[in-house]
Amino acid sequence: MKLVPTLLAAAAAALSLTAQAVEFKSADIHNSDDYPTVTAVKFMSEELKKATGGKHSIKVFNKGALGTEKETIDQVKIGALDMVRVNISPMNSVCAKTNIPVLPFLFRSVDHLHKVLDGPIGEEIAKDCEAQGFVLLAYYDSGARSIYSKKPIKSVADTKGLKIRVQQSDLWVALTAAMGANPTPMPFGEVMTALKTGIIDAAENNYPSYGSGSRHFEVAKFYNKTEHSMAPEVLLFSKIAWDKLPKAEQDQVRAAAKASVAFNRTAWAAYEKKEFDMVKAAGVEIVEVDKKSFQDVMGPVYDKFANTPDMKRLVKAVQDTK
Ligand code: BDP
Repeated sequence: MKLVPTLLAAAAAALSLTAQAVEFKSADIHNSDDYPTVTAVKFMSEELKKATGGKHSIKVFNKGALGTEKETIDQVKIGALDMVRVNISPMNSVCAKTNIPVLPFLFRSVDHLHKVLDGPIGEEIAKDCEAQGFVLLAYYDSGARSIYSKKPIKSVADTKGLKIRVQQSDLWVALTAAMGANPTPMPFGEVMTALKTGIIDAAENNYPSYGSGSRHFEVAKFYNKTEHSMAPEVLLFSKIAWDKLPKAEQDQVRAAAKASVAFNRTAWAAYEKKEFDMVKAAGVEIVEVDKKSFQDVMGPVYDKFANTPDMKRLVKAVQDTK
């Protein structure tokens, strides 16, 4: 008989959880309010509001207000923060399969990247992250990353001994070490000062993050088109927060995230072009590089990171995706 009130109390507690309206908090390091990762999550919030009759929404804290990417990933892991949008690279040490889309010169085109991430490989990477406490809701566009520097880089010989900032990931360290450079991992927010003080000679990123996202182009005036990686962005939801939502609401969150992917892709294409035009007009020299010289030295990176039968299978599956 004592069981009944206990069960009733448990049911009531569960109900009150689901009945609660939530404004999920989502972090992003980008300073520009119109950066396509920021606007995509805001768009997702509107979609979620519509789907839930105004019950749930998302508040985006960009400009690194809640911490660096690594710090906010840790907060999401313990459930102190609901969501974060980060590049996939700082997740490399958390779930091994996230290394795959960072691998150098892996994707043939943006279309190829989309096909891979929208299909079973994208799902497999997401499952790997879910096992570590992260529900991977979306892959957003980030274009191709190239090296920017204070002197032009024409071939891999010019990167020898170059102090180059990389994201906080062992794969990034190996990738730039393979070029003969001196990798210096640090959070994005520290790059400007490091460039100015000479702690680093160079960094690497897409046009928007080099352009108005950071204004690094004012200090490093050569953008050398190595296009060595297409590491995408990811939107992560805390598994702890996720498990508090009833299935129907999880589905609504997923659908809103999916809609934000389409929004992001359109916004990204326009933004990337605008930022390319902006840095060119500002006097940046876009250097055509001997790309093959970079491709030729990447063997050790694949040996080190595509090092298990599972990872080898995934690399092959990406290459075979038509
Ligand atoms: C940008 C990503 C951002 C990363 C940054 C970086 O959008 O998430 O923090 O690169 O290089 O392209 O750290």
